[in-house]
Amino acid sequence: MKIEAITLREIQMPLVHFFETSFGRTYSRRILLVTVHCDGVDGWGECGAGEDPFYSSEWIESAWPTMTKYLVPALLGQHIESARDCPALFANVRAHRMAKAALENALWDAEATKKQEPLWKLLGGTRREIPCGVSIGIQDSVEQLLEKIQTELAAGYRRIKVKVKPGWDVNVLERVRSRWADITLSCDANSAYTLDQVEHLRKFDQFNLLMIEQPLWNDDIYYHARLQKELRTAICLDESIVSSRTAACAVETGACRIINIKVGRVGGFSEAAKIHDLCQAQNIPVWCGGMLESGIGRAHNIALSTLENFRLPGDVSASKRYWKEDIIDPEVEVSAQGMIAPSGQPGTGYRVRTDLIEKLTVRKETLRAG
Ligand code: OSB
Ligand code: MG
Repeated sequence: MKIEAITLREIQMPLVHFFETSFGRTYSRRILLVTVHCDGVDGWGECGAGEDPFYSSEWIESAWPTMTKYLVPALLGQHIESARDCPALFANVRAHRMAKAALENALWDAEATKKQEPLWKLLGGTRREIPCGVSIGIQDSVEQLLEKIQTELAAGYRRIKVKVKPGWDVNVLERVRSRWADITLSCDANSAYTLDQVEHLRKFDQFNLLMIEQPLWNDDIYYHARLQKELRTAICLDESIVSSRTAACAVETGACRIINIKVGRVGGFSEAAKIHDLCQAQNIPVWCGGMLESGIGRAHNIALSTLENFRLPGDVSASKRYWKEDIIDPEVEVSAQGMIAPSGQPGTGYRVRTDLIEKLTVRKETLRAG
């Protein structure tokens, strides 16, 4: 494939409902989309970077110039066999994984379309159905949270994850468990606790949680290993796992028993697949995380989730939970059994609605080879 041109654009999309984590509330997304133009085919990618550098040090305003100054010039004019060759071209740029992932994943998308093969097959996926869970943010009241959980259970979702932080945790989990004794329930702290709160965190053990996600610092493995020894509940790492090396380290030290893979956080499909393989070999289940993606990122998460060791329900859910109108056609839908069936069509199997994207675009820049 010859990489002839690359377009970056920012689109703005208001969320149907605000999303609150321990680091803040989001009402509307600013999403950086990339399009790679190769051999007459367009491949699309979505950058996971947020509006602010809170979940990750990357944000939309760091990703854009990192792409235009370094990553896009490293790709333009190159002839590559496969999207697999992309990470090597970015090797001299340290970190900036979400920026890299958007471009690499767009190349995978282009390659799948060019080969007239489903993206999930190209990635080595085998699953024909993906189990889905939901991530429910911090609400204004526990009653509101219970109502939301009720709605999602009725829609068929197979795992409920609630966001927690000090002051919105044990009290909330108690209310949820006393209403639903048997649902598959987990929680996500987004690094809201410290190791000296171990006695408090031990109280989570009484709720029979599938996991507690990222209780401690984003850049730490060692203290999670110390904490895991003190808890019965499985720790799942999200923010701390940024590469296959950090994943190997976390597994070897016993810092977690489950890993959440987000393709942006780890730098693209190639690295995500490496982490998947490593976890599979060590018998560590993985699941696909979400970043409030538009349909483009969502379709890529679905493709990734078809790999065999994605054994637990992911945070990959229906478009309508986030958007009044998504930028793909059809929108992502979830069955009454809480499953998504990946399409057998070439590429992602979803058509990108370029007309709608054009209307949502607030800035756009195209860079060309030569
Ligand atoms: O920690 O998984 C997280 C959203 C933004 C940033 C971090 C996280 C999340 C979610 C939402 O939990 C998952 C989704 O529904 O896309
Ligand atoms: Mg998380």
